[in-house]
Amino acid sequence: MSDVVKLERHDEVAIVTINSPPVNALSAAVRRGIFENVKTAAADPAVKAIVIACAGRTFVAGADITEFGKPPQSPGLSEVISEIENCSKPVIAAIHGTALGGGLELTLGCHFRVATKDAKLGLPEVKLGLLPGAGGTQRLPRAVGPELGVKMVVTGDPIGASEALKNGLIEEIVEGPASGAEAFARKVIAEKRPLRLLRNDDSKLAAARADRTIFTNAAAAANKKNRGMNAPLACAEAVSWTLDVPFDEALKKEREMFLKLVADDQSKAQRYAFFSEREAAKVQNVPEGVKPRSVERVAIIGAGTMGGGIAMSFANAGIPVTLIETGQEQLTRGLGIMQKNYEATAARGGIPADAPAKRMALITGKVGLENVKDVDLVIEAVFETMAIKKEVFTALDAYAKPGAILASNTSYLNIDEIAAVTKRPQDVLGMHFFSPANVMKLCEIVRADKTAPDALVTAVAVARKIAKVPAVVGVSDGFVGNRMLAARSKQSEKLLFEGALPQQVDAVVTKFGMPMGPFAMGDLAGLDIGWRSRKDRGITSPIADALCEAGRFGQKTGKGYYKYEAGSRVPVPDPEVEKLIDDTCRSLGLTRRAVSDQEILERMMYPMINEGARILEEKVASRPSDIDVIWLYGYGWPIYRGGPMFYADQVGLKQIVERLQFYAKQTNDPSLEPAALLKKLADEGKTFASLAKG
Ligand code: 3H9
Repeated sequence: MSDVVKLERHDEVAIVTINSPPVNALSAAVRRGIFENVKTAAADPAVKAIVIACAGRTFVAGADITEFGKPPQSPGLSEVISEIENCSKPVIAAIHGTALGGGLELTLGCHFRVATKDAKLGLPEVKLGLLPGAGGTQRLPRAVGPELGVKMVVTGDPIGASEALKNGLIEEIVEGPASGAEAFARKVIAEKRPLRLLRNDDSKLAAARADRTIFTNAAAAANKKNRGMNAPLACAEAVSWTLDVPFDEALKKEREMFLKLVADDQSKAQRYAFFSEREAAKVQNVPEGVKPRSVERVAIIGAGTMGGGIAMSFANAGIPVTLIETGQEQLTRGLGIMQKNYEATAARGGIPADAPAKRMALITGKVGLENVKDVDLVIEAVFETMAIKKEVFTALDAYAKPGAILASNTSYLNIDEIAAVTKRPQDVLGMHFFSPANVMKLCEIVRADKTAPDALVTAVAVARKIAKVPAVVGVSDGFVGNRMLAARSKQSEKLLFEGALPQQVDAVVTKFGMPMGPFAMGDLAGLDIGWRSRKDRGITSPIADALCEAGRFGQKTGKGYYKYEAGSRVPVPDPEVEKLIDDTCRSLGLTRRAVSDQEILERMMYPMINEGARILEEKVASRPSDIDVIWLYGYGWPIYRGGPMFYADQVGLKQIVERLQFYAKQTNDPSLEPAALLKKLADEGKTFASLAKG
């Protein structure tokens, strides 16, 4: 008998307990254990009902993702579920924590389900580029109705216990999962309740038969939200089979679709992203056992866009935060913007109606840096110049208590230099949030030369607590993300001089799956910022400068690389810009040529990958997967392409090296020469992934 699943008997109720930390995933051993123990209990004449429960922090979180792509081992999950469903004695699932994916499918094979009040139930397979592969697409809609069923399968978002109760997914909300389920089992035995087999229950399907638009609507919504992804459409289609495909045949079709998706590059990329995100939270090169410091009080310096967004991230996680400004006027303005932002989200239905007031109540505005004196963590988000940062950190050093962590939200400045103005460089680091900070999930945690290991792991822990995805990086101009972005920007600008138009470049980048191309992004951010900075540094960029000289600062002036209708954010190609580019090139004596989409794609992606390789060489990032996490969560890199370094491995490093060498020569640009690490890996026929394996 297996160690990970135990069987005990309390009189006439058998309890099958799964104990396979951390999340009771359905490994081969767990599946075998459930199968055998249910069989044994079913055969025991003293047993009248069977409870399936889990030890530890959660019910089953799904199939064991690490087994995907390996040879299948018997029994399969569907076999286990059939064994349960066909059991002549009532089987009750006792859910706590999360019942996800194969975990929820397991419960759908049970005849009854009970859950604790904070439990969450869902089929998140779509987020891994999959569809539920053990009957979930057929049994869940029969339990909750096709409308909610298709929504849950296509979005992958779980529902809470009370919604599950309301929609017939669970029978009862209980206190302790196993004891509650046991009491429920005794009721079932006493009342001789008939077994509820979802496979035979078509009672909720009738309405959808009359109106199939729920499936087409779900598919259309999925298509809009997940451009380029295969799984959401497959999910919508599979749920629609509940209406007209016999149950066993639908299970067969579901299985075939699952196997097709699991072998697809998109799902491989999404599974890689899942593990990379968790890997990124494990800080490297710190002594074993180093513990985070306690962080109870947090202050944010600066109530501008970034500071406000960071404060909102804390409030969203239910954590009180002090927002500090130098003047009352700036503070009032900042708080007002946050309030409006929350209200707009509530009006759209994004958060409950009472959330704006509750969240704003967690944010206390204060004037004066001396207000940091009791806090454990300060995050500075003031104007992005070194002189101002140094001034602020000198003051923070004077006011903050010993042991408080002083973090800067700078997006490119040298943290070593900032730390040097304090008497506590060991407590100084970067926490670089991405705009809009209340939405974007990434936080680059910048480890400076003298940052203490416990300060570093504290910042990582805090970022996770506020639902951010942390990735530790080293000091470098633009750290990881913006440094790679700069390599791309250089090429996008050059492409205009060579013959491409902004709309052509942007179209290639968005077709690849990025949310925006570089020129639309420039218009959104405001072109005047770069213009001013170029002027300060005495450098020019003839096309971008000419646009700004013509008053085209981007969306805020209704014109930039594109034009914008009043009140619209949709970029419209502008013949005036085409002329401006032509005129500028002519005045510089440049002849423009036709640039192919393939060249644009390669010149947008490969220089970034090349910069990523340099970043690894310099140990500014310690793992290729950390770079991928940064692009996935900070820049909207399409999850089904895994991240730039994962994508590079898919393309093949040899090919990338060859193309970089070609473009370096064609455009006379030494920055495009392949980085030593990239070249070495390509020469050895290796991948970036091979670096992680050591
Ligand atoms: C599926 O079920 C397919 C079926 O339809 C069909 C089959 C035929 N497998 O996230 P955490 C690890 S597809 C293996 O930090 P939390 C995770 O890597 C699956 N490992 O904890 C980490 O390991 P480490 C559908 C898994 O408390 C550790 O557990 N299910 C799995 O923040 C802790 O994870 C899903 O997609 C797994 N399924 O969040 C659910 N899940 O410590 C995926 C986790 O070495 N899981 N690990 O870094 C989750 O969403 C979250 O892990 C969960 C806990 C909410 C459960």
